[in-house]
Amino acid sequence: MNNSIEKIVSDTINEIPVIDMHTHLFPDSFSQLCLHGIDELLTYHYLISEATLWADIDYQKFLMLPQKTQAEFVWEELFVKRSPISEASLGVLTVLKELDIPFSKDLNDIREYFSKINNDDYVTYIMNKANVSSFVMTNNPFDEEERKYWDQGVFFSSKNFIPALRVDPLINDWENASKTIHQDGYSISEEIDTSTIEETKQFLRFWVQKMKPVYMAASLPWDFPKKDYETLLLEECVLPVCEEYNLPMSLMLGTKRQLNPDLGIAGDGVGQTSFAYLEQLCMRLPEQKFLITVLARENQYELTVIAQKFKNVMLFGCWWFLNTPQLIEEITTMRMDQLGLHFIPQHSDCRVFEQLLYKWSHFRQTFSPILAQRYQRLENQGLTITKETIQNDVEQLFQGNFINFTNLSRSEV
Ligand code: HDL
Ligand code: ZN
Repeated sequence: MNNSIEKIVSDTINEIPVIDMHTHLFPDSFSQLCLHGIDELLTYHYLISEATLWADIDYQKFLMLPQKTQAEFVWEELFVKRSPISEASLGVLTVLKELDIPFSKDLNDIREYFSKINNDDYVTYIMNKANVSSFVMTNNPFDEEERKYWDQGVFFSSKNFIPALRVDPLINDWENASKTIHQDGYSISEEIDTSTIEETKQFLRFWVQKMKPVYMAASLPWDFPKKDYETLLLEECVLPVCEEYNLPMSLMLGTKRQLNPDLGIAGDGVGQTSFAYLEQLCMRLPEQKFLITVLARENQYELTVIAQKFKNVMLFGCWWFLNTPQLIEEITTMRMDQLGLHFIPQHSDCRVFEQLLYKWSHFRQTFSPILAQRYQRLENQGLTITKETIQNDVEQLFQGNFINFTNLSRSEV
């Protein structure tokens, strides 16, 4: 391959900031919810499920241990006793390297370095270092912890921290969600009749006006829809409010929640999704925009073809278990072959701030040769490839596709 192309692509991919369009991060104004530091990194649920494979420890007892003890367990099992070769454990090493923290088998040495990081705007420092211009949050009005911040009127710059209204519980757990909506003063009943539908829409309108989300989102299980009322809630409550506020709907399909309940948040698995319902939804609602990602590797090809057939669909990311070099390469190649540049290649799903440093550097490293090879093929066919050509394309993938699909004005990011 022409080295100059490879170098130009790699430089461009590193230079162009990305809009991270799905994360679980919060600005520091959400204090307790803004997670950072080595103990948060080591107790990331990906590492918890990996580390607990090595010890005959009762899961529930482990999850009741103090976070520091859990972090020490993870450190011993994955970084001291053996080589940290998984994507998530390698990611911790990348974070240390990016922060110039030398590796030491003694976790307290590393804790010491983190305690000395003196940066009055650490969040901005990390975002700049990861070259992430802005990120979309996951804002859940059914989460008691998070609601406290909204009720107090939390301030943050929506230019860098973009809200997204997450409505999973409304669709997946109506029994409890309806209790929250009722407690908020909306007169709804267990039966989803016309009045309950209208009151639920009022509840959603309240949170749209409060959060000003860029999209509404729901993570739906692999076998969705199981019950009729789930599609009723999606189509009679959620999507009409999306339409009123011209909001895209992000559907994240394929989770198998609590496959191993003993592992808590680390216990979720994956299941293959049937696209029958989604396909007819996209066909029936051509004006409704859908951001879609699916969790099963086996579903990626069908999703890619769906995204080619419906202009109201924008597929995004190599989600969760798919966020590995091997699967990013397979999935992204498939998408470029079928969709050209019309997709959003990645989101980080970060929960801890410093993860931005590894999730985006690992992705950029994996993505760069894949993209460079495309330009090599174009050059072989006689096309002239310039730095501007590549910049334009990468900006489309890293920012433009999301901005245009969500009507997010460029001034906001
Ligand atoms: O439902 C989701 O948004 C998922 O991303 C889950 O939060 C999952 O636990 C996760 O963190 N994946 O990366
Ligand atoms: Zn997520």
